[in-house]
Amino acid sequence: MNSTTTSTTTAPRTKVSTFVDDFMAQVEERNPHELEFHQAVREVVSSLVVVLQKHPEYKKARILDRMIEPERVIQFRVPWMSDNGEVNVNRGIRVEFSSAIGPYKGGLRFHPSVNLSILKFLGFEQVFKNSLTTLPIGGGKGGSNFDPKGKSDNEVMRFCQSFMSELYRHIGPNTDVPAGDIGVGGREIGYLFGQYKRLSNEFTGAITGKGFNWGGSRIRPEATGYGVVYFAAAMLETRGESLEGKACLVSGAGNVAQYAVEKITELGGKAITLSDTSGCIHDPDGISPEKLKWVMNLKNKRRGRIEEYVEQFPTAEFTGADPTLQTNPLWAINADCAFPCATQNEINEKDAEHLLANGVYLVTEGANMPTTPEAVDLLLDARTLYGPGKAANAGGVAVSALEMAQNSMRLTWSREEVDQRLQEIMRSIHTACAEAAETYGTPGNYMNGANIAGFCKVADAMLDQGLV
Ligand code: NDP
Ligand code: 2IT
Repeated sequence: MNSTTTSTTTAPRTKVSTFVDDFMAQVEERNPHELEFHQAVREVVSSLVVVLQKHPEYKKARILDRMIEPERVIQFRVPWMSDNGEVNVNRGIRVEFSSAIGPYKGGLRFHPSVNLSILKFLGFEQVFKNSLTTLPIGGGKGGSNFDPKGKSDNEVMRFCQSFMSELYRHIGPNTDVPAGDIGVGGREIGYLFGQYKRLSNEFTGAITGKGFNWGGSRIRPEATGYGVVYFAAAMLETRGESLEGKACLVSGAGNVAQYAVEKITELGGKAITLSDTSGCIHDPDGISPEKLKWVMNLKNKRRGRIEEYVEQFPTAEFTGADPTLQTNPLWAINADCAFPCATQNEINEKDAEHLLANGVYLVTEGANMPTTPEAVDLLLDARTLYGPGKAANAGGVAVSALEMAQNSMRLTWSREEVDQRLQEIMRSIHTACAEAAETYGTPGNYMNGANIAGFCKVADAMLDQGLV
């Protein structure tokens, strides 16, 4: 390291952290108690300090201050009736964050933990992610504190119909295009779309993730998981490596985890774990395509718990979730690669220590913000190949945008065509992140690269469109 580099990294550091701290103090004051949102904003702002120093025009137009304020937040009551005649009331929210480069686009999450902070963090990250996809989509997110777990299909349908009875007036193929996320899969999208169509009297691509026979795209169910693994493969390639023979830890057992496992296996790797809220399974023999098929039936049809895996495949071990533990035992298993695909903040500092101590040198995020800031610092300091969610899991929303394109043309593309496009998009996201990281002085730091590359496109569009 030469002396110039040393002096430029030491001198502005205090200035940099003062800028970030001052900025964050305002964000925290204006958005009290929104811890997840603060976390997501702090990460982005920290990456952008160098960009703002180079581009006074962004500062003058107060682009960052404008970007952290959603364009619109809609909150509504969702009353619905249980099978036994009981009345229930949930809260529905849609955060329309940014329409700078296209209609608001992002999933709906149904989970009891859903609140404004979580949906704002997800909507904020979505803006950068969608910008990275190369496609014309703005950012948004929505959902409800409704828990689909343990509900009958009829209850889920009544809830979805009630939710859409309000949401339909705010969305549309050129306005805001929701899709799935945690707790919102093919079943929920079907009920939501049915009610949207009934109320709007239009069959349009106002929702993505639709069934293939009624406007859905090939590969959309697979896209997030496949994309995550394509991104990991691109990162490994920079070190002359591939997934061949790599032992991989995967958390979650839902949509993203399932197709990440499928693609890891296809590319010669061995996925050895899965998890859900009941705990995690470790299968040292690997989760083969036959075992994965069984898991898909368990989680998507029977809606059972992952612990049943060990009854079916006795060479595997199950460890029950223990909320009193400070760490997740899944991240303490020997492996080469880790793919968190469950939820936010599922890898903390201790987990990161375990990952590093047990040989993991690639962490690629299928989930949104699954790694705490302290854990990310540890991974980056150890020169781990760290692929942040907003880049690595962008394949899902990218294929959603391809679904919108197919709907507009009233055409459907083949599996091969969509997969080809997905691979090209993931490769281009990888290149954009790597190049931005390099240009702004932190080569190999995909987190900075994703934040910077995602930001610049949106910021330039905002400058072009004036003060709106
Ligand atoms: P699913 O609902 O299909 O699956 C989520 C899985 O994670 C389930 O196995 C669930 O367990 C587990 N899980 C959820 N919350 C927790 C928790 N608090 N503790 C432990 N396990 C938990 O969701 P997806 O697979 O669609 O989403 C997973 C992640 O990927 C989320 O962060 C989502 O935002 C992100 N993502 C999803 C995309 C998509 O296209 N679906 C696109 C990009 C990112 P259980 O079965 O017990 O509920
Ligand atoms: O977090 C995400 O990118 C998603 N849940 C997918 C969003 C979409 O519009 O397909």
